[in-house]
Amino acid sequence: MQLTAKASLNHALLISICTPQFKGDEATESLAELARLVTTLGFKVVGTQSQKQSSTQKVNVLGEGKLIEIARLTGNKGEVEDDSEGEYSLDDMPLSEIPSEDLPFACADVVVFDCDLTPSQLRNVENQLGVEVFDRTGIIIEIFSRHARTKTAKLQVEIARLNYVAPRLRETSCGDRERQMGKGAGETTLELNRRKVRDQLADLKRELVNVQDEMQGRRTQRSDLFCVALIGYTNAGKSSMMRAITGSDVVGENKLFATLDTTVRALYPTTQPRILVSDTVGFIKKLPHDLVASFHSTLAEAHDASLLLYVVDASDPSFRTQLEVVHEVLGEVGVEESKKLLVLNKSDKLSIEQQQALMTEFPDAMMTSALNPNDVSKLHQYIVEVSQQEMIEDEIIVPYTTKGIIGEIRSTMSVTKEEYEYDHVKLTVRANAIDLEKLKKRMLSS
Ligand SMILES: Nc1nc2c(ncn2[C@@H]2O[C@H](COP(=O)(O)OP(=O)(O)OP(=O)(O)O)[C@@H](O)[C@H]2O)c(=O)[nH]1
Ligand SMILES: [Mg+2]
Repeated sequence: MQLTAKASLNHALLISICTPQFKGDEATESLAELARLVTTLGFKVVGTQSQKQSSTQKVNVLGEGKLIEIARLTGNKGEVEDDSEGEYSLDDMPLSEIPSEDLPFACADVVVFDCDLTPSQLRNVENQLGVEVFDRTGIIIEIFSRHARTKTAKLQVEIARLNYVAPRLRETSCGDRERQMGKGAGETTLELNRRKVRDQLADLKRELVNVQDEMQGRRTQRSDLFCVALIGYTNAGKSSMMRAITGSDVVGENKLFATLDTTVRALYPTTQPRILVSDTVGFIKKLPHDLVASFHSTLAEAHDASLLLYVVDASDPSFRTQLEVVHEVLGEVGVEESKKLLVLNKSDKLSIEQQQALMTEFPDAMMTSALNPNDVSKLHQYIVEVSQQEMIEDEIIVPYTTKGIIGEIRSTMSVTKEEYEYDHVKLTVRANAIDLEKLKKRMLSS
């Protein structure tokens, strides 16, 4: 299998393997999500198939009969021998979001499994069907590769991609050549390819450490400010909310994993001191382990945040399980639970009754629509209030002879009163205790 999803419109057939551990609604929701992932990649979903299996471990993943059925739907291009008669339906697990069309028979040229396959399973199924086969992780990594914009995201995704591709490289592209060229020469090619990937990975990891050091430096500079992080499942509306509460140009898009980098902006209308808001990468079920690890640093913003806004798409019936995924991934990357607020977003897509039911179910949550300016102001106000709760009031005497301190006070603290005396100004401020302590120490030593 190669990760070479073509730019042209591929026609994808999705396959769900239902096991005793993975079936029913869970399997249907997951398949609908796979359809959105595949569409994000630019493929057209032409049908779905499911099969009950005791596990996903079979050599060809599917049973013999099902494989023949799929081979017919993909034009019998592989090794599967089809001597049966009759036609098969493209959809045996219809997805409401996919418009049904009159498609020509045998029109799928890509097969996507909604589970992870081993490199040898991928190779086997590809050989049997003679079309390109992807598994769920392959699709997610491909999307991440395409959406990465900044240097950090590109490095992180490339590391994950190489880790994913490495074993497939060994078992697919080298296998045939190895046989053709004889053992010695084959081993050399294999070794060479392995070393190339290892070297590439080592280089990328070194580069990533450098970039991350720079990012850590920037975060330390900001550590005096109150920080809010928007976190949640992909497509929940984090970037849209970010744009609304910071007046920024962060793009929200109706595709999965639109955001791969953490973006930081100041809350707008601005406050004194400024409050910073960060938008983070979205989560998804069965997020590949390498990607979780690689987004450790991207999520460092959430780690440092004083307030976490858990944004969910409340109009998505599966948002409760999505929220569990968010908790799980945050647990894995070690984000401490700071103060948090559940934001039930996309309320404009819900009826008043549905909104009321949700508020009864989640009494501490805030119901919002990123499209509604009143809701945006409500969230803005909430953030400001929480930031102020963390502050204490104090008086600072600044002699006129001290230089630079007043500017610093104004940028990091909220000045509520100014009294000008003969040789000093007395400022009443609201600030966090740590900042006040630091400032006083500095003033004493200067
Ligand atoms: N109707 C409605 N649509 C919304 C709302 N908030 C966001 N959207 C839409 O939902 C889609 C996803 O929004 P994004 O803001 O990109 O979502 P995200 O959480 O940043 O997604 P990722 O970056 O993929 O993690 C876009 O098409 C938005 O226009 C809302 O409150 N109501
Ligand atoms: Mg986003």
